[in-house]
Amino acid sequence: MQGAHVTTFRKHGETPLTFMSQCSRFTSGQPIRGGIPVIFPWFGMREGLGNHGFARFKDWELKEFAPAPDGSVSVRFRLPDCPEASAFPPFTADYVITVSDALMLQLIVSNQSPDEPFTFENCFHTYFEVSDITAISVVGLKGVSYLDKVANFAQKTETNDAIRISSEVDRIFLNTAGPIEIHDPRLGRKILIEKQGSNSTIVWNPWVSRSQQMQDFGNDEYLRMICVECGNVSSNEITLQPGRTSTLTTRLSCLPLS
Ligand code: TA6
Repeated sequence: MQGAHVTTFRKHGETPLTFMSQCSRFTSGQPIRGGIPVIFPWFGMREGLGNHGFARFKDWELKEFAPAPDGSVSVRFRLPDCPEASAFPPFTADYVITVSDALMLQLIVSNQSPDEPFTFENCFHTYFEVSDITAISVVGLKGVSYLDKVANFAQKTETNDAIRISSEVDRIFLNTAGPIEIHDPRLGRKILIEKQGSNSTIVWNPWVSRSQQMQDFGNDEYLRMICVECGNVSSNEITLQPGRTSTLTTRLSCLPLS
């Protein structure tokens, strides 16, 4: 229930799609280091309020459990009222997770205020498992502008067909709605990340020194993970008019790498 957190997703007999740190604390009120943290209602630091919103460590309510005839199963969670939410106009946030041979995630936010707009950021901060960070590539972001967090948020444009990682990477790609792939030749697979209702993609690997600074992350674990995150952040934040609803959807699957 904590954060309505998907801690792992794995197809029978295969390497998990998602990565979970051996050092994650699973402590009440603390974020979980791995799997799929739900980032809402803000992304990044907010003065006096901490990183990445409160949805990721609140206890969500389980509202529905629905097996379907095709063998898939859906669960629906709702973010309960909490003191942190009172700083925003009244809203509801539902999270629907559908498990089949793929994983589908939907974050559905409604502005319940009669007269006030609701502005927020959202993101599925997914940690993916990889064989070796130096051997993989991230495909689908060529030509997209990004804010480079490791260069003080300098605005840059991605020039590579395939992004290779050989140092700390923390990039907020903006105005990009397309799918992304993680190619992993050593595992012989590509992870496909499809999305709807998302204009931002974030790519993060902490590399050596940032890994050492995180108490809930192993010093060498950066070698086996990459975050590729779908959402709406920074200038892509969402403003919902009274009574309106927005849905962030992502579908995660994997295929053999041909
Ligand atoms: O999405 C990338 C990022 O914002 C990085 O800057 C990095 O610090 C990371 O998220 C993890 O944040 P956390 O609050 O979970 O330590």
